[in-house]
Amino acid sequence: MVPHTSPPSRTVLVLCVGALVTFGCSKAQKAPEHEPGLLSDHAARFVPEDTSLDMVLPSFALDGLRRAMGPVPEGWGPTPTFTLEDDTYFARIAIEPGTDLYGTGEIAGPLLRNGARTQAWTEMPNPSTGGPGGLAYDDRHNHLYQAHPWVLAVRADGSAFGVLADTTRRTWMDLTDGIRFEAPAPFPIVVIQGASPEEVLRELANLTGHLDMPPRWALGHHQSRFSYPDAAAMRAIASDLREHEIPTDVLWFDGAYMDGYRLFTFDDEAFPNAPDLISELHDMGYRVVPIFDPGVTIDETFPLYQEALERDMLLKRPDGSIYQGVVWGSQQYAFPDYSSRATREWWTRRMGDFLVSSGFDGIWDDMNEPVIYGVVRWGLPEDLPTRGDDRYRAGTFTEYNSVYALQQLEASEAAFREAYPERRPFLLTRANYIGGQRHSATWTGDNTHSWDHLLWSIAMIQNLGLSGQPFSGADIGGFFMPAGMREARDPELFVHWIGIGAFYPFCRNHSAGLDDAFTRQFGGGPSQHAWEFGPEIEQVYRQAVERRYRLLPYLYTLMRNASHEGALAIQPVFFASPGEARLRAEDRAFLFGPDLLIVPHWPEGTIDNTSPLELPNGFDREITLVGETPDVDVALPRIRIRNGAIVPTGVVGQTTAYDPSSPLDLYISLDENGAATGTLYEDEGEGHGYLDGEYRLITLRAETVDGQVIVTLQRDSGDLELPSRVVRAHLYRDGGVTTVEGMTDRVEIAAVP
Ligand code: MIG
Repeated sequence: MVPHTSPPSRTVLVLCVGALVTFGCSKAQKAPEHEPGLLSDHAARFVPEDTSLDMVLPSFALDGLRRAMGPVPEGWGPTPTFTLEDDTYFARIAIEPGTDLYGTGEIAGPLLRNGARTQAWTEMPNPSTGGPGGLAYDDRHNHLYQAHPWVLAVRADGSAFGVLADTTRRTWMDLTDGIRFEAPAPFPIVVIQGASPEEVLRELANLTGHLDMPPRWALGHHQSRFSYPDAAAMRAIASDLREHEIPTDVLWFDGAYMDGYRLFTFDDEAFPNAPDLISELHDMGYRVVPIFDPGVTIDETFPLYQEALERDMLLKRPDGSIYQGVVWGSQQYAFPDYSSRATREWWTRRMGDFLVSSGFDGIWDDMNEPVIYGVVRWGLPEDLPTRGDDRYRAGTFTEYNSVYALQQLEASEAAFREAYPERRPFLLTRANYIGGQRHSATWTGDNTHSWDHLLWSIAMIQNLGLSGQPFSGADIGGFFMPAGMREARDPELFVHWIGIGAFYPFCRNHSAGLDDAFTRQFGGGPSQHAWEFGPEIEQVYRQAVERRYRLLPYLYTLMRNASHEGALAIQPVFFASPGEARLRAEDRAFLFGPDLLIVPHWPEGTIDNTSPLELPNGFDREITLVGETPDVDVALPRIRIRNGAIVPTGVVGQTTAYDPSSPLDLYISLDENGAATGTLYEDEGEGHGYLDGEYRLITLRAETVDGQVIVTLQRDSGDLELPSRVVRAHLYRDGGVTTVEGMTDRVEIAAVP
């Protein structure tokens, strides 16, 4: 079935000792970074023969130096063929008929990527990157803000392998005939294989790094706007959300808070005493996250610029002059050279100081592809020299462009950890590189208020997850307004968007306003707060968000699995049955974790709905969570529970603050044996104690004994005891739902006739 050999590690060691002499020394000498061979039971590195990789940078994708353990056994699995044609380096991997391709990072369009030709290269979408013009991207853009040179292949039988082109160079991923990578310099290939896509993702996380467990508040509903212009507007939105009882944990400060878009400053007129405002918002139960751009305003009187200049931290042109580009308005900016450790340490210190002095709770690193507003070029010139450091040698921007954000994020995460050593970092970034989940969550940038974008958001989040990044979201409601439709949002689209967006791992309502010349030019639009659309829409929006808060214990458990094993919160429906060909291209519905099937309603004429919707079998019962009526309020997707699953849920509050002694509600659907199982992970929701055992991992079980259903909760690991609490079992049967209350670790449901 699975053409997959995983020799026990002892064999590998023996092989390794025997082979060490020849392996690595035969052919060209390879730096340990690029040594071909097995990296683990599931992964192998291949390098082109007869090509020196001496000048190739060590891997940025892999988390640290990964030495080969021994040669790749004959017949191990998919093997690339390397060729060189006209200065382009190719690696090809053939696929068997019936193999479906996914991953390739962030790209708009369908989930299934067979036939696509896209690039791994970070550059803000713009008229030169394949789209229709303007800044709004669509499915014609061959790359967006992030670079994941990675393809996940799922064979007809559901077994899987993934292929990583381990290079930062501009890499084409051509899926028109098998898998083909093309880059302007030689590169190693890492192949990962497994019995299922999940197994490949687990190994991808082992090799490229794990997402840190986010603070619980980061999983709440976020409210943002480009921009709430001043302190009064921030206070207004803060109280409106509470007044209208839209559960919300986080408010975002976009560019307006800064003094003329200068890093680490406040506009003292619009935001006087900003730290007081921030602590006021804290008192209302909000966390507050501000935006940062990498560009440093060129102004001899700006201390940050002076310092960066004096310490030689800024990117220069080959002639030695400071590189300058326009970012905001007509202002010129210079760009830190994050390839140098000294620059990263400087950034860490300055950003860390700002966090401490302001009281901000997170970091939003925007515009870090990086971007300058140009006419033809929107990225920095590829010949800019980069300094490098003890690990990554000096080079040019053509090698460092796609990891500019990654290195900035490394420094930003360090800033967070220095500012708040006792807290879990929360960062959001627009640009990133494969492996970047080890520093930051992401979102899909400047999308558009359109049904296409709502549909694509599902596949984009899934393909990011299938490329190793499980923590992402899309701007709920759409950032830009489509041309010709600037004046009014479509309420139906808006409310469908939160219906679906409530299931994004990162759930933020964000959009561009008309108040700024830039967005006016490119498509800003009216605001989009639920209550602006009348009481009916407001109520549906509220229920959509309440569903998320109700599901928080389950979502938190999903994110723990994401952090441990690269598991996805939003999964393609084919994950339920990976060997079933009919499910492989379906992206109009999705799984929320393994146990809930989310089926949105797509109104007539909104998307191409001509093919029949393909849903996995075995999700026989529909549940409701907060008294919602998806029959009537069709913007709320239907939620179906897997037969044999137990889904833990909690009490809905206005924030994600969690009291483990409050009632736990278990949604249960029995399988044909009258049994069901589930998992619940709980910890403090903040801080690092969970790394030292301060958590509990609970197995939930339901069994039918003499017609009686017994539900038990058992702590399997972690030092935290089961709290004493009311546990309610909601048992869904074909005839309806039975709710029975128990305590702490047991609920007994008497036989139902
Ligand atoms: O377009 O900071 O994608 O979310 O609101 C200008 C302003 C720069 C781009 C981000 C968007 C953000 C906006 N930024």
